[in-house]
Amino acid sequence: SSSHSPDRLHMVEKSGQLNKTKIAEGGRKLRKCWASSWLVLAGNSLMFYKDPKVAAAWTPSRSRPESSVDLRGARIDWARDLSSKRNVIHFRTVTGNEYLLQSDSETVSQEWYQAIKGVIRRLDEE
Ligand code: I3S
Repeated sequence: SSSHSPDRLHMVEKSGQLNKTKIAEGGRKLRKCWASSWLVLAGNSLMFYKDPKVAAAWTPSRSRPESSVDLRGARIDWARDLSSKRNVIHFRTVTGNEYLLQSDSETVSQEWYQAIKGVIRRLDEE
């Protein structure tokens, strides 16, 4: 089916818990504030929730994330020098918002990295 079909836009690719901090807003550096967050990767967006129950109940019509980022044109890499923590993903939106996403589990971080990268790649090809 086409990437513009409702199925694709509304499909939850992945959801789960990660540690998150925003480190830049519109290119301006922010002070880190690490906190646990529930993530939902669906359609062209990565959405952040505080409450896992709200995240689990995600549907396209009832989506009220704490915040949400558009993955079109975003970039992702491994944060090597941005944190003392391990398995840290560095994620940048086209608007210059930057986040670190982290799990103590290498597997969990790897899975999120691949899932987000997959969506970014799909959007790049559209
Ligand atoms: O990049 P930084 O400044 O070393 O990040 C650390 C700080 O945000 C620290 O909080 P304070 O600014 O209140 O000291 C956090 O507790 C640390 O977790 C941050 O470093 P890591 O390496 O954990 O990302």
